[in-house]
Amino acid sequence: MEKERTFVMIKPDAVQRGLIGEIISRFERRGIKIVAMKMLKVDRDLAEKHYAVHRGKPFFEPTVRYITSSPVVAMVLEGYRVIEMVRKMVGKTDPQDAEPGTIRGDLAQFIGRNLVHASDSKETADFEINLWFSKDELCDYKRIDEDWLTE
Ligand code: FUP
Repeated sequence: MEKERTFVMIKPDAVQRGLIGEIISRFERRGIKIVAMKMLKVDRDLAEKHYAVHRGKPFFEPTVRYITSSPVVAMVLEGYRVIEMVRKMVGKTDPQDAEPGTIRGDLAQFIGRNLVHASDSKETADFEINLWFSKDELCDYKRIDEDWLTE
């Protein structure tokens, strides 16, 4: 089994609503390892690069304004098949369609305030990790529960 890394951003509404701990603890309790984490105020340049695939769409500007409006928490998570696992835990993009039990399905209501971002593929994860973090911000370490999470 090959380990993967994925990029997750706790968006401004989650920070403002006091949900940083709630969201991080869901990943931690699942046994997913945090290998990088920082709080930052996103500038327009970073926001536009992050959402570059959506440039020209009607929601591009509002989405850029949303994620530059207040600090976010950015992190890199590591684990087996972690990209798909985290996407499932986050839930569908529109919280109205997100299943109960997911972060968006439990805690959010509107697509433009959907609390969290997670990479949707290996290629996107590599691009986003590289965009948001430098190599020396990524920590290689072993968690004490790792041997108990796999067969
Ligand atoms: P996701 O991969 O779930 O983050 O979703 P997308 O990359 O499709 O969209 C990025 C962000 O744009 C969403 F989190 C919210 C916003 N968005 C809208 O506001 N309206 C849309 O129709 C689609 C996306």
